[in-house]
Parts: sequence; C-alpha cells; structure tokens
Amino acid sequence: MKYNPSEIEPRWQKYWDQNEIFKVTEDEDKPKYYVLDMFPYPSAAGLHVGHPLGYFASDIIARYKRMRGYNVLHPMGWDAFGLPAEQYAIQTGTHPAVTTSENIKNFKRQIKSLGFSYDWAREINTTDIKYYKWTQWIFLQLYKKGLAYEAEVPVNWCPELGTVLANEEVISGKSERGGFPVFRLPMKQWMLKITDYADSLLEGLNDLDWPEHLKDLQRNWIGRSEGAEVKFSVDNSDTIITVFTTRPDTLFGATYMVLAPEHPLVEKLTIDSQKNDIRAYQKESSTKTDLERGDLNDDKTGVFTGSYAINPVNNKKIPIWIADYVLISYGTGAIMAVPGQDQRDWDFAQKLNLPIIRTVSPPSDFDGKAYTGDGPAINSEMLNGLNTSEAKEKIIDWLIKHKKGIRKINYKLRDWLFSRQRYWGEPFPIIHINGKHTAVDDSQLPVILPEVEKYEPSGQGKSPLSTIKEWVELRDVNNKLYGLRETNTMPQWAGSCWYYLRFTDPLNLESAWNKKKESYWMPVDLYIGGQEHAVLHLLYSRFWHHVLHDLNLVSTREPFKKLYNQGMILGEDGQKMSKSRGNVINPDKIIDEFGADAFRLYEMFLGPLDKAKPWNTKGLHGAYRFIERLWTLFNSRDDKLTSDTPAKETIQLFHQTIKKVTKDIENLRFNTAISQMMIMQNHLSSLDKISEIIYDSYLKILSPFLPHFCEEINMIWGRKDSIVFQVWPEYDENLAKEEEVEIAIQVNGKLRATIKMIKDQEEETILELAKDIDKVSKYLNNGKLIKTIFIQNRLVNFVVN
Ligand code: ANZ
Repeated sequence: MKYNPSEIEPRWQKYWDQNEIFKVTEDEDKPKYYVLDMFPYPSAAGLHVGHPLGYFASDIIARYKRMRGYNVLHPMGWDAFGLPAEQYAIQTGTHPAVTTSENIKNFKRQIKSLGFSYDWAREINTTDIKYYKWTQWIFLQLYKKGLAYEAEVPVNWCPELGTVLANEEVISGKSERGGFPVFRLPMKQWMLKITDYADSLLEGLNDLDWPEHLKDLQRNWIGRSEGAEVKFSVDNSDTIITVFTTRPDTLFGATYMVLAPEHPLVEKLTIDSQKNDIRAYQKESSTKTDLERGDLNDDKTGVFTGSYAINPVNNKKIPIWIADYVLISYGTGAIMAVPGQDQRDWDFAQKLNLPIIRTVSPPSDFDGKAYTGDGPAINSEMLNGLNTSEAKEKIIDWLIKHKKGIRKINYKLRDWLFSRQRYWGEPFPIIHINGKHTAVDDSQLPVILPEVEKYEPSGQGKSPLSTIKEWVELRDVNNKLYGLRETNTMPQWAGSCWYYLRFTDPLNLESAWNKKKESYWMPVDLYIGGQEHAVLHLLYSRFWHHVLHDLNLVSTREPFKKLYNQGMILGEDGQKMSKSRGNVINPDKIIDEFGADAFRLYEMFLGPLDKAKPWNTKGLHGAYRFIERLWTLFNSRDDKLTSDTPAKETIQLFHQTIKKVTKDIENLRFNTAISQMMIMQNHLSSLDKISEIIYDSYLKILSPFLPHFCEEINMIWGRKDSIVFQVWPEYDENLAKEEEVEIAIQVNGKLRATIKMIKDQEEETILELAKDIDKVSKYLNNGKLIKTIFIQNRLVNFVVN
C-alpha cells in the first residue's frame, strides 16, 4: 500500500464536513479558545501560497487546543467589499456581487482542499446583506454617541480612481493602488472621531500579548506628545499666534517663529513688499507631500512675512517666517523656532542667518550642532540651572499664571476619514432632511445597496449611488420629497472592524450578536495575520471595540489578546512573489502533486513563522518523503508491536519529543517541532520493536501537522473515533532530562568561553555556536583559521594565525 494523499485527503475532508467535526457551540464546562485568521479578500487571482502559511499555523494551534480539552472556535469568512471587484465592474459591466461570489467560491474550494478545521457553519461574508445590516447598525451606535460627523476636509482626491483616499492609501502623492496621482481638495466627508480614543488605544496596548515592535508601530501612529501651547502676540497688532511645543523649557532660545505656508494668519501678517515672495512660496510648497516637507535632510527654505512676534518670556521681538518644514496638519501649524535645541531650526537659522541661542547646556564632549537632549537650563533667567523636566514644569506654571499658555497633549493620530465615493461598499444608514443629517431608524435597516447601471463615480467625485434618483430621494405617502439618502459608502475597513464579533454568533437575525455568546468566546485568544495589517486594521477594529465596550455591548476592552504576524513567503528567487516576475507558486498545483499535508508540513518547516523566507521546491520533496517514511513506520505496526519496556534511550527521546513539540506549538515554533519529530521518526524506524504507547502518542502529536494522514492511520489501526478529540499526550520531565556537558571554547589554547550543551551534540552544531560567540569571533575575524580541534563533550580549540 502506497501513501496516496489524493485519495486520502478528500475522503477525510468529506468526513469532517459531513460529521460536523469542527462545529462548536458554547459549552460552560470547557475552557474556550478562540483562534482567528485575518480573513482574506477573495481576489480573482485566488489563493496565494502566502495565505495558507498563517492558516496552517492557526490550524495547528486549533487542533492542538482541541486535544488539550478546549472548546475551540476557529472560523473563516470573506472580507469581500473592495476596489478590485469594483474596478472590474467598471471595465466589464459585471456586477461586483457576481465577481465576488465567483471569487469566494474559488477561494473556498482552495481553502477546503487544504483541510483546515474551520467551523464552516460560521462562514461570513461582509457583503452579505445579513452581515452589513449590522455594520450599518454599529456605525449608528458610533453616530449616536457623537463619534461620527461630517466635515469639509482637505481630502486626497484621486481622479483616476474617482474616489477620495485615506492618508494611508496615498504614498508620496500617488494612490497605493494603481499609482495614480492624488490631489488635495476640500470635500464634505464623514469622519470618525478616533482621536477621542487616542489615550484609550494607547493604554490598552500595555496588557496585550503582542510583539513589542507591533505595539510600537501603533504607539507611533497615535504619536502622543506632551508639551504646551504658547501664545505669542504680534508686534503692533492684536493678532495672537499659538504654537505647540514639546520643549517649553527652551522658550528663551526662541529666536524666530515659523508658520506653515497654509496657515490662515499668513495673509494678515505679510507686509505688502513681501506678498509676491510669500505667494510664490505658498504655491511651490503646495505641490510637496508632508513626507517630503518633513524630510530632515532636505534643504530648508522659507520666506519672511515682514512681521514680528513678541517672545512672552522676555518681550524680545522675533521675526515671523513661513517655511514648509512646518506642517499645517500638526499641532497648531505654527512653531517657535529654537535653533539651539532643534536640528531643523538650526539648519534653517544657519542658512538664513538667524540668531542661535543655546538654552540647554550640552555635555562637555558634545560636538554636534543643535543639542536636542536634556540638561541644565542656561541663558534662561528664572530657569537657569534647573534640569529639563523641572524647567518644563516651572515655565508651564509661569505661562498659565500669566495667561500666556496652557499644558497640552498633542497626537499625530487624525480623525478617520470614513466615506468613499464608491459603489461596492456599505451604504451609510443616514438621511439628510433640510440640510441636516439624521440616522435611519433601526427598523429600516439594512439600507440595501441598490442596483446601478454604471459603476463609475459621477462627476465631481460623487458616488455612483448619487445617480439613482429613486433611491436617493425619499418621499412620503403623498409623494412629497422629504429627504435625501447619503450617497457615500463606507471604506473596506468597516466590515473587518467587527467580523470577529460576528463569528461568535453569525446567524443571528435579531442582533449583531448575542451578549452571552459574545462573552463566552471573546476575547480572541490568538489572532494570526500579515504584517500589512499591523497598524490600520488593528487600530480601527480596536477603536470600534473600545466604543462598543463603552456602550456596554461587548464584555472585554480589547478584542485581540495575543497577536502574531506571519512572515512573507518569497519566490524561489528570494524576491516578493508577483505575476510580473513570474515567480508565483499556485497552491492548487502543490496540492495536486504533493497533497495538503505535505504542503502544510513543508510551509511549517520552511523556517520561523514570523520571518520572510523563500519558497524552495526541494524542501517540498523532503516533506513528502518524510510522510512516506512515516507511512511505512505506522503501517508496520502489526509486525513491530511489543509489550516489552522500551530501551532507556527510546523512553528519553519519547518524552523529549512530546515536551519539545508541546512547547514549540505553544510558542508557534513549528519548524523546530517538526525537526524533533523527524529525529523521532529516524529513531523509531531503526527499531525492530515499538510499544503501543509510543506509536499512539507519536501519531497524536503529529496529527495537527498531518491531519489527513493521521486520521487515515488512526482508521487503519482500527480506531472508530476521529483523532481530532483524542487527548494530547503528557511527558515526564524527569524522563525527558538529558545529561548536560560544559564545553570549553579555546582560541590558540586559551580559554575564551564555555557553552552548556546537551551531551553528544554534533560537531557541526557546536562549532557553529562557538564561532558565533563575540569573544571568539573577534579572533576568528582578525586572523586566519588554520585548524580546529574538537573533542566530543569537552573542548573546541580554534588555531588561528
Ligand atoms: C520648540 C522646540 C524646541 C521644539 C526644541 C522641539 C525641540 P513631536 O515630538 O513630534 O510632537 N512642531 C510643532 N508643530 C509642528 C508642525 N506643525 N510642523 C512641524 N513641526 C512642528 O514634535 C513637537 C515639536 O515639533 C514641537 O516642539 C515643535 O518644535 C515642532 F528644542 O517647539 B518644538
């Protein structure tokens, strides 16, 4: 009998499906575990080999947790609103719903053929009316809480795509999708007040089991800065300029001021003789992106307005300039410039010959230009001698007392631009009556996306919905027009902001979710997905979740307890997989040729889950051969079975393997778990006799990695119950213990380091480790290695010339 995955795998997939093996309901007697994948956008291209990497990982965890007695929620669905289906509709006239449903069918077929343990009864689709009804309902909760508002805001208008884009969707003045030019234009838009939740979102991060760098990304995005707002009066005028500064302690060193070129006071402050220069400069800077303007290395430019401000602490007259290194979108759009302590100000002052005064004493060995660090205050009258934090406190108190300023916290985070001028999105449940907006009554939800003839945005960038008169115009029983529907749609983020909640109760027609079910399953215990969602999706969904928590609609403050980012799978050439490079691997072909289990084993063995790694077809053959060896080993059970006690060596390896696989799964280190199971296979295949418990336990710990294969063996062995609910084997710490040895690492006979290792490790492994030690590598790098002496379990001596 040969191992034949193409026969085995579909049979088990059918068995799991028909017997609803992975279907779950709330069970108060069991601990719950909620493991979630970032659900995919069902693109026309179908599944990419990068998708299953994360799905395999979460599935191994799901299967493992079931065997540990958890009630496991492991769902899948489709994030199906979005631009590609709409672009396709514009080109071909095919309704996005048609394309979407075809794509979902294909995605589902592919995902199902990989044998994941999803509870398919919970499948959701964000474009389903029964789903987006509740997206609209949640929007209304935010709206009623005063967190949604309309504003005339300068937006990123992309004529080519016919829509407004979020800042995040614009990269150096071009649309992220398609690379089309983007312009800044004022337009009426829906905004969500995520800024009200800036502190809440920051605080929430502290208790999360997320990679630290990911929390930092979120922190930087929110960008909280503590400081002060300071008021400067303008000489011979009643105009006041307010600046935001994080360094009020440097106020005595403010030798000039700068307004952003777009600042509303520029016009008023510019004297006649400077008007031409100022206008020319304003025009020039309007073509630059914020990123270009903020570039530290850029040559600083600016123009003098002709007016002067008065420094409130010493009444000195200081010139007011405009310069584009000051951004209108941050703080107050104006700064006090302190060239002694700020590098950008220093560069500007140097170039334009403005005075520089140090107000913080730099350390004696400092030889830079602006000193941006902390230190004792100098040239600052009442602050002299105080350290930076004391000086900050004292000056803020002084400013408050003299009504010249306030304490202020600033955020980089902006309110979230939430409307799009597109067809393929959730309609807003909003109507406009006499120019005022109001919520659609809950009883009237959902507001169904109507059919349109054309999917292009109408002129002036309005959504195609605005062209459907019968839909937009609301008439009473006497056919009198009383209101107009909002014609914008929500961005793709909306549906993914709460899908994890819907999974807890996906079929509910009465409410978004039942609170009891929600509080049973939430929070998500483990969330696995790509790095591309490290900031926005996670920030937006956390924001909605915090609001829902404040409204007492959910039971936890944070939605995702533990988060893990899988690394990218690159092409065999080490480059990002892309159609144009021709290095894309089609998962269907891999399954046809090797089967889903070999595919899973291979991807999990490729390297650490969170690292980027190139595809390698050789490795796939290796994975397949390993399964074949297991096939032989398990099928020889009848001949090899013994009731004799196994040899000491076998017992030790057995306990070590269970221990390592258990710990590695818990830590998502699947590649090393697989290595250990390969060592185990090697050993067992060399034995003539194997005891039942070893056969049994080994099959169990393999089963999350080779789910179809292990079900098959389990059946061949005559077991009636699926392996899915068998109990995960325990290990005995004492029996797993290895003898440790201390190995001396010498260079030219001189002891440089020691390493502790498990006895009888391979020479190659030890040498590699030894060469990596700093105290050793420094000699190896400086000289030529001429000889290596190796004494097993005792010593390494590098002879260097
Ligand atoms: C005076 C000063 C002295 C500053 C000093 C810094 C160092 P973060 O930390 O990012 O919040 N700033 C304020 N608004 C700005 C704007 N719209 N465009 C460009 N720069 C702006 O940065 C706050 C600091 O960035 C503020 O503190 C201000 O410069 C500048 F030794 O004020 B500071």
